[in-house]
Amino acid sequence: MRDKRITRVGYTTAVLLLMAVVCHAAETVDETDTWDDGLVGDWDGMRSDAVITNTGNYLMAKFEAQLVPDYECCIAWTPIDHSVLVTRLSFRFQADPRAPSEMALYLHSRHSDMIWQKQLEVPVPGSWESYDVAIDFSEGWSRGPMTSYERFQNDVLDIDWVGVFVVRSAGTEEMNYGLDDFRVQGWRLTDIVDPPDDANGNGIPDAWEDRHDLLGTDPDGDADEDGMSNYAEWRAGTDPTNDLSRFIISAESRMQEPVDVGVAVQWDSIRYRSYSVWKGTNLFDSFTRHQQNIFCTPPQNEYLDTTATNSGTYFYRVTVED
Ligand SMILES: [Ca+2]
Ligand SMILES: [Ca+2]
Ligand SMILES: [Ca+2]
Ligand SMILES: [Ca+2]
Repeated sequence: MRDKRITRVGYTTAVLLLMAVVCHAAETVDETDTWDDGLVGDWDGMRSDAVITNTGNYLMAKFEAQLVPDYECCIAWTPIDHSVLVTRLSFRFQADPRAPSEMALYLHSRHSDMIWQKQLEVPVPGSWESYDVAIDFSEGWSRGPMTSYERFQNDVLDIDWVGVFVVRSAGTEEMNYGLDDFRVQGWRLTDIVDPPDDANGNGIPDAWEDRHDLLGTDPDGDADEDGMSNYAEWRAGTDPTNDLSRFIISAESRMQEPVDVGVAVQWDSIRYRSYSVWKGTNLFDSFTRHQQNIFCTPPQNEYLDTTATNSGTYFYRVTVED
């Protein structure tokens, strides 16, 4: 487990902090994957239509021949150690027999749980092309509409994986994309400490606020006016900027003919949450907790109330537990 992180003191001081961290770094990092040992190492394919293998000389993402000229994707990725501050990535890439239709370098930030991408020029088919990209905002790194210098500075302090994203050419023949000499340069940090998850003290993790462009939001506010507060949307895992995304439960009586087995209560769930189901016989009297410690099974949970087998009317509430 990693228990240390770089202190973040807010956007305006991020650059100064970065400099300070570099000054106190104990050693440089300069590691290259050559794949000359026949092993894939800690590289893997993510959201991948390709098979990742080692040819004995380089890493290959192989897309099988297909019947229709469809586009397919692969992110060949590798984890980055938490103590490493990455400053530069370089590699060689070959496409055979055709150039990919799109290629990019990806960085994933543990801080915001977001991906930054740097679009790359696709190589001339057949030849090994060299790429060398600084982890520097001026290189054109993008987080879509949420791109900003300040976000970049904060996010790159805590990169947990990097990857090469490729979209295969839309031909029907087999496509092979090779990666070699993937070099990570940076600093291994020694004096890193836990950052506050909630530096602005509003009770909501800042990374979640950042992801939804609501940094420093009023927890009692309702940014999308859907009736759920921003705090409640964080608790439930719904989107605080989309009024169609709300915490909604549904219930239906469940039959296994001819037996009435109860009422199934369903709701959208997210990771790391547990839930309680409350039950009442009308909407006006208090509900009693019927079941607790229901662990999440994302994206949806279902709880079967096997005591609701008679013809009564029941009302249910579901709450997110602390
Ligand atoms: Ca090699
Ligand atoms: Ca906060
Ligand atoms: Ca809302
Ligand atoms: Ca919402």
